[in-house]
Amino acid sequence: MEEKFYITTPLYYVNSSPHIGHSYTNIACDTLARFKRAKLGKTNVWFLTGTDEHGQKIKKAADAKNLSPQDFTDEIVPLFKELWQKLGISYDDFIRTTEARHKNTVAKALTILKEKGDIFMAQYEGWYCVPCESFWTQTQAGSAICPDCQRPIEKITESNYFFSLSKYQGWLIDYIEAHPDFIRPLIRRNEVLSFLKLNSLTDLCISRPKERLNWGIAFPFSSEHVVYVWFDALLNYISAVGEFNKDGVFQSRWWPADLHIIGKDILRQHAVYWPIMLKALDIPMPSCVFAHGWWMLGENKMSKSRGNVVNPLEMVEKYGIDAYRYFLLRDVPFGMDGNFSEDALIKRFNSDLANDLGNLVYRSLTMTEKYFASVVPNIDIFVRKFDEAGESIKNKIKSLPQDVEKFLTPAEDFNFGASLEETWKLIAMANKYVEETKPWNLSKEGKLEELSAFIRLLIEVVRAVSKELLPFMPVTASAIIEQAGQDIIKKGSPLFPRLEIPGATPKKNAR
Ligand code: ME8
Repeated sequence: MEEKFYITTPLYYVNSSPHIGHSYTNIACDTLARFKRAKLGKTNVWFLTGTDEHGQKIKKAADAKNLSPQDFTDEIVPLFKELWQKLGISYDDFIRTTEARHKNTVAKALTILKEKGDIFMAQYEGWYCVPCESFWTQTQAGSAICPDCQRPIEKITESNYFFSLSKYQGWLIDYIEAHPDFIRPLIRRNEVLSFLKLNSLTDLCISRPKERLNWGIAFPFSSEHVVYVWFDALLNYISAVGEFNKDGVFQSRWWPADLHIIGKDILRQHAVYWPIMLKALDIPMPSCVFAHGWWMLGENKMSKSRGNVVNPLEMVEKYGIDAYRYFLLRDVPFGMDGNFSEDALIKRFNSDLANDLGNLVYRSLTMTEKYFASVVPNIDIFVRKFDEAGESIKNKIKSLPQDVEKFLTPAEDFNFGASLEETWKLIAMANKYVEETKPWNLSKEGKLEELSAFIRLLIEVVRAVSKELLPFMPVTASAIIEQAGQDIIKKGSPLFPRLEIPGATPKKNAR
């Protein structure tokens, strides 16, 4: 069978419009999807994103706007789609948890689990946090304050359905231990393992009485309950790509997922609940759950509930899609937290994009134009012998695809920054080579053959760089290919004109 790649983002809550944090996850997924499409072929990659539309949070947000939850979510979903379009997010499918295909799969999964005896009914008494939709134990609840959001919580008693997490705890520990790449990065894997080893899992309450909350998927075997939003939402990863057959076997061209990328805030649900749900349903495990870090503003996580969010559209408007994508992927190692600052973005813009990349492309094309009337010299650089610096540039051109790919694996924690750095190494080598070779002297001295070889080498660098940048910075890379990809170059204006600090608006060229 041909190798395939199925990648997913979390399904975002539609209680308000997306911010930088959401765009980060989607840009990372998009980059990998584009990368895999180039390698495996378009038809072997499936990139899923979507929206999480049930539960108390959404109901409250809809109530506040005097809309039905469905009308409310119908209004918000386009904001996500619009942002993804602006950011060049090349998803193959967008699933909404309010769609029939999803609701049917959830109902079917519940029926199967009930028949297997993994779902049972019991009385629940506990401390409940409305905004977090989480129950807390007496110890966790302490003085009736939510350990997560620090808001007051309430004591509730009710009849509910439970999913037997506890039965699978031993299995999960063994599974994680036997599969080092299942949860990445390592710090998150260790966190999950030590949580599992130090605590006894309590069974998960997966229903909500309709009288308390009616905005959710109907329970197939109870008219009085709806499904807990997390239990519903996680199933999107299968409901979007397949179906249970009449024997209860899940069938899909894409499953198991190769990669679930999430933020570290939702690690527990993806590294504990989800694998156990799949195991109980007899469905194979995803290959990797990767939890990235948080974008912070100062001391705090950027979040909708805190209200300290930066609007990605504003950043794209100011700096262009690709500078924004580049900054997010390059500035902070994937997996770690990072502080968002426009100053840092502008610094990266000026040094990496204007001085390094933009300069190399512009000067290479300018020289081709000046010395060869825009016709790329017809020389096979891999046959011709260059001086030492030229030879190492040739070698770097050859090894660049592997150098870039090497970091885009679970074992390397999808280190986008390190991948980009490899490309920037070549850019730096080429810029240095221009300064050392002094092509203007070659021209003056009439050393035409050397000059031709030199220019061709530069154009090959530009082409190699643009190819590797396609998944990361699709607009810029395409613009470079457009300018430098053919025998006759078509020089445009500089790709990244330097920005004044602070906050000046750049000219909007091909970015
Ligand atoms: O949790 N930094 O949805 P959500 C980095 N519906 N990433 C961030 C971020 C930040 N400051 N803030 C948010 C939910 N994210 C559930 C998921 S999945 C079946 C259901 C990103 O709208 C990050 O990917 O709260 C995080 O995990 C996700 O948005 C949470 O989005």
